[in-house]
Amino acid sequence: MQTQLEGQKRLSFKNSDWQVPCRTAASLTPKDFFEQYQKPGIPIVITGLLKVEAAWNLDYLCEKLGTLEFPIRHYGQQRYQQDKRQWATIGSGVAMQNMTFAHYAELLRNGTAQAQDLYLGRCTLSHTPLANTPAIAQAEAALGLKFPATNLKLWVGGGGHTTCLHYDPVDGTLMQLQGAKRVLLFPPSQLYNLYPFPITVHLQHGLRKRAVYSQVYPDKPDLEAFPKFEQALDHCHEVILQQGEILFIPSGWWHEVSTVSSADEIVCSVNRFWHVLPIVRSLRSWSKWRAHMGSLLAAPHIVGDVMNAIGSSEQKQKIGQLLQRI
Ligand SMILES: O=C(O)CCC(=O)C(=O)O
Repeated sequence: MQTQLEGQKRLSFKNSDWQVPCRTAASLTPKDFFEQYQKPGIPIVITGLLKVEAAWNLDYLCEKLGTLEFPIRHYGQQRYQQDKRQWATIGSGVAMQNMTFAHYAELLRNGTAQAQDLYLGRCTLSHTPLANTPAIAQAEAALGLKFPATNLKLWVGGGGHTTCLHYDPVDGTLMQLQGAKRVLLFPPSQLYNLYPFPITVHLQHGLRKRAVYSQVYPDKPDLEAFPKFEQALDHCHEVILQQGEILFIPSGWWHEVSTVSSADEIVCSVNRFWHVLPIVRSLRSWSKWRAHMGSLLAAPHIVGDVMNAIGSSEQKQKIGQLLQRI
């Protein structure tokens, strides 16, 4: 199936004459990567670095992970028709259903996962046969990346899923292993033109809603409600991340990530989050501080959720889902 986005590589919106750089692995030393991208916090696409031995398609993933259980996010069909201000949950806060990978694969094969927008998002690969994939470790080492903030995370879905616009308080490397992803990027300077949920949202919703998410749909913005978004559009960059490519997403950079695939294909990526280096970039980042303040405000809710999980008959499952949310 020809997708609408095929043929478009990296285009910038409106007035910006800057494009997300794209470099081949052969032209990029770890020193270049640090000096030109990691240190100033500039995103980059790196090609020709991620050389996995097998295609990470459904058959391969079932062979490696089939019997293991994962919390699958249930977004539901109607979500993207609603005003985001009406949403009660976001990202890892959405309802999760635990199931084996083989079961999820079946739902992808028969189209149920696409119809109900069931997404395997940000699931740890620790203690799985894919935790130590040499090609991934080699790619990370070739960039000179050190001080991981998390272990390797897996993201699997059908076509048509969108992880809506948000930023992370840490750096991230998104590695595309099967199919393609469309990523919209906005720099940290656009924080308030993107109308993030206020940090006080955590007082009421804990970590189910987050101050690091935008209230705007970038592809169909309500400019009456969010007029300053028009200014942000001047700073929007689109990347189509193809299989085998790595996107470095610096802390504070907003990103909306959509799976691009034909009906019978899945889309699979792994990512890892990294502590922000140099530390001075981290200390100067207001986006990061406000994300942490939001998490602090969520503390009473988190304590309440932990108590409920401990008192529940499904203790193990509930605690697993809580950890997933964090
Ligand atoms: O791939 C996705 O759906 C989201 C990935 C993401 O948000 C990230 O890599 O930071």
